[in-house]
Amino acid sequence: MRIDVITIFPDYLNPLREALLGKAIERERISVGVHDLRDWTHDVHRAVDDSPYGGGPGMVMKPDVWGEALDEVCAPQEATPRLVVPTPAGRPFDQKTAVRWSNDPWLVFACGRYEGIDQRVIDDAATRMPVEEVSIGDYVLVGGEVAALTMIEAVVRLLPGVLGNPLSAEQDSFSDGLLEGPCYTRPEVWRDRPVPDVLRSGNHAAIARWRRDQALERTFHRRPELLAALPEGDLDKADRKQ
Ligand code: 6GU
Repeated sequence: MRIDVITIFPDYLNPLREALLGKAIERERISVGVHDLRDWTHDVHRAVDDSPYGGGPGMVMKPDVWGEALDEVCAPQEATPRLVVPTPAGRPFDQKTAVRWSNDPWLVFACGRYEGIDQRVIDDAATRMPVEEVSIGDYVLVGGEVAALTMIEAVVRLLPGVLGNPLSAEQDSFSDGLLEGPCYTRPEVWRDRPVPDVLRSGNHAAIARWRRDQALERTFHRRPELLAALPEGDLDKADRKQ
């Protein structure tokens, strides 16, 4: 997978080179390009923003600079990129989105700062490529960079050969629509707290049942709206006894 990020703060994306994402780059599972938006300015001040039409606070990112940047970064190759625009005004990014994007050959992230990017940039790009404006949650960040990092990590860990154990991705919270329950490792007793007996019983059916019940209970308390959204038939008879 190819991933490009356009930003006025390229150093913000340095964590991409660390840990799991760094390993994915080394192993050539992904190739990453981080581009400084100001490379596409032509004025001495390298201005990327201007005051909003209609008045109001803040600044808007200029269409001419973004237009040239996207023309160059998204220039037709073997594939067409998906353009992702992180914004608190976007559709919610979730695990389903991550899975869908993980099948794409090429993602381009356009990170805005200030109040946002002139809407014509997005509308124009959408005539040539799929474009998604997405939010990572109901709070406001200063810019799209941290949101882009978040989404890239969620996508890349799903690529074959990136996670050590491919089953970990399948057993994630959300892969079955529920939160994952608690987990334990040695020692058997720690600060007077024993590991639940069932996990040491060797009874795999009982362990699976217990884990399912813990997931249901945790989801019920922390994210009741997820339970309500489960498709009809996802809860079996034993689940309903909970
Ligand atoms: Cl994607 N961008 C910004 N700037 N703030 C956010 C966000 C994105 N998602 C939640 N808040």
